[in-house]
Amino acid sequence: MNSDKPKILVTRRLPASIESRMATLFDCKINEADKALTGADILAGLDGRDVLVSTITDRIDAELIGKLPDSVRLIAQFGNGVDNIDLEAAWAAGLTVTNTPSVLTEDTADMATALMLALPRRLVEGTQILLRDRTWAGWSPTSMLGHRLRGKALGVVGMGRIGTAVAHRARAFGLSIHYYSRQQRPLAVETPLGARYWDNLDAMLEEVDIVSLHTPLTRDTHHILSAERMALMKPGAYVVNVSRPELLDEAALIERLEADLLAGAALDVFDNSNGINPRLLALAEKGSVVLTGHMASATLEARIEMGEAVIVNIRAFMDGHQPPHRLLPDKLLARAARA
Ligand code: 8YV
Repeated sequence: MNSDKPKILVTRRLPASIESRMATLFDCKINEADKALTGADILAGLDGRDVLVSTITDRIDAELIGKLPDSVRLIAQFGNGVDNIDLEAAWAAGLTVTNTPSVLTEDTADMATALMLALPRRLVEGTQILLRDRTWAGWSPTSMLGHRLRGKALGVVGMGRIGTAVAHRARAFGLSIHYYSRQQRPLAVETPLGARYWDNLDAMLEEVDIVSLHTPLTRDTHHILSAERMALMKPGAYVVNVSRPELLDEAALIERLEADLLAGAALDVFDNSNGINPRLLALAEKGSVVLTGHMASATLEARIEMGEAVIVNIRAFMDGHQPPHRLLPDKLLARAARA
C-alpha cells in the first residue's frame, strides 16, 4: 500500500516507545534481526526509502554513499559520534546528515566517572574474586588495597560537552582538572572547575594521573594517545576511554600494562574486529583492565531521547525545515569560521 508518510529504514531495533512512535509517523522498515547490516543489506533495504536511520554499526563510506538510491535524502544517525559516516561524501552527494547530541552527555559522563572510580578502587576485581572463590576470608588491613582518588590529577582530552561533564564529576571527587582541547574553553567553563588548559598534549600527559579520552574520532584524533605519548605518562597512571577504540594505540597500551609501565585502563570501547584481544582479557582477569562493551550511553532514558531527536530531525527535514542537529563536514565549518 502506498502512503505519503516519509519512508525510513531503521538499521537496528530501538526502544519500543520509539519504534511505535516512528510507526505512527513514518512508513518504517526496521531491521528486526537487530544484527549489524552490511553495505549490501543497507542498499537493498533503502530501495525507494527517503531516510536512512543509521547507528554506529553501519559503515556509510563514500562507496556506499555513491550507490545510495536517489530517493534517499537524509541520513539521521541515532548517536552522537558520526565517524561511521563520510560527511564530506554525503555533502558532495547532496545528502543531509543529522545526529543526536547532548541527550547522552550526562549518562556517558556518569560511566566514565564510574570507570575512573572502578580502576584505582579495584571494584570489578573485588567482585570477581568473590564470585570466583565463592567465599571470603574476611577483612584484613592489607587486603585489596587500591589508591585514593582525591588529590590526583585528571587530564581530559577533548573538553566538549562530555569532557566537561566528566570534569565536573571528577572535581566533586577531589581531583584537579587539566584539559587538552583544540581551543581553550572560556573562563565560564574553566573557573568553576579550576581547570588548567594545556595546548600541548604531551606536556599534560607527563603531569596527570588519569587520562580520559573525550574527543570525537577524526583523521586528526586517530591514535591521539599513541605509543610515544603513552611513554610520557607516569607508570602509576590510568587511561579511561568511553569514546572510540581508535583514539588509542591498543597494542601499545597492552604492552605498557603488561610491563607495569601504566597502572590500568578502563575501556568501554576496544578493538573487536577479530574478537576481544586475549591479552586484554588476561589483563582484565588480573585486574589492571576494566572492560565494558560500549555501554557508556546505554540507559533507557538516553536511548528514548536519542530516538526522539531522530524523529524531530526527520520531521523537520521532511517538512522542509533545517533539522536541529544537522552536521556539516569539518572543511565547510572551517571555511564558514574564516568567512
Ligand atoms: C551510542 C556513542 O551508544 O552516540 C555515540 O557516539 O558512542 C554511543 O554512546 C552509539 O553511537 C549509538 O549509535
